Amino acid sequence: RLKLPYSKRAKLTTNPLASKLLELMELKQTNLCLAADLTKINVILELANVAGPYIAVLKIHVDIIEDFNENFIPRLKELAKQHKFLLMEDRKFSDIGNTVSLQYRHGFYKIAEWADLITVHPVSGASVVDALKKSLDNITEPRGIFLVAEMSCEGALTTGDYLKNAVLMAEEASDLVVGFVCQSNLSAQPGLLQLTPGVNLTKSVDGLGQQYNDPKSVINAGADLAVVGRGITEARNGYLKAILEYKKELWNAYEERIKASN
Ligand code: UP6
Repeated sequence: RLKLPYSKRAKLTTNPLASKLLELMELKQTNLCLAADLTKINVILELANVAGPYIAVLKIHVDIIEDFNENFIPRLKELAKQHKFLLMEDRKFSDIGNTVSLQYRHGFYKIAEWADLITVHPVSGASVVDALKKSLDNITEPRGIFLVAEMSCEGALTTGDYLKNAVLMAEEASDLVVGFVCQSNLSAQPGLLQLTPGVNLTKSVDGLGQQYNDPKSVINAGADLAVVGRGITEARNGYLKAILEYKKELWNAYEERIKASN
């Protein structure tokens, strides 16, 4: 997996959205997933507009937004289309199949209607993926799931057998699963993507349990997409400078990874 360029891997996935993602990463030369953990819609939209050309995925936590309204999603989708990035709702679904399906399709946010990608904890077993797949009945756009195999924070319980089984679950799951969230290179399957959060150029911890690595280390540890949140949103010299810096560091590390193995 680590030796192959994204463009080649785009042809080895069984999920159309994973192919689209890998293709746009190659096209835009970016493996940056921006975590816009912000609570006001205008701030998220402005960030998405500035960052749009340089990111592959915009990841949000929709339930932290204080002024969510019906205009937000269409405006975000418009920016995603204009700048060619995908939208991820990092909901980390973790209940039984029936409940996660309801949470995915219904309620205030109707996540399935707009999120290209979601995150799911494998804690409830493979049935959760089947349930989510079944609940996509009349959604016509392609959808994808990242299974949270291993967490970035100190003391996380995602270790040992849990971690191994989470990876197996991703490898054996339906093509709705496009990859996993983890910290290290756990699968050789070229069609699956490794999404790694906990990336920061200046900090190693956040004081609340989060642990950071630098861009080069996470790419060498197998990341295909690196999640950067506060390293960008709280950047001292403005976020555009930080976006460009993280994008460059991550892409260079990826190019070196490919070169080193050929
Ligand atoms: N995230 C992690 N670690 C995980 C899984 N997800 O940090 O194991 C998510 C967080 C946050 C982002 O929910 O949105 O990635 C990291 O943000 P940060 O760069 O500001 O720490």
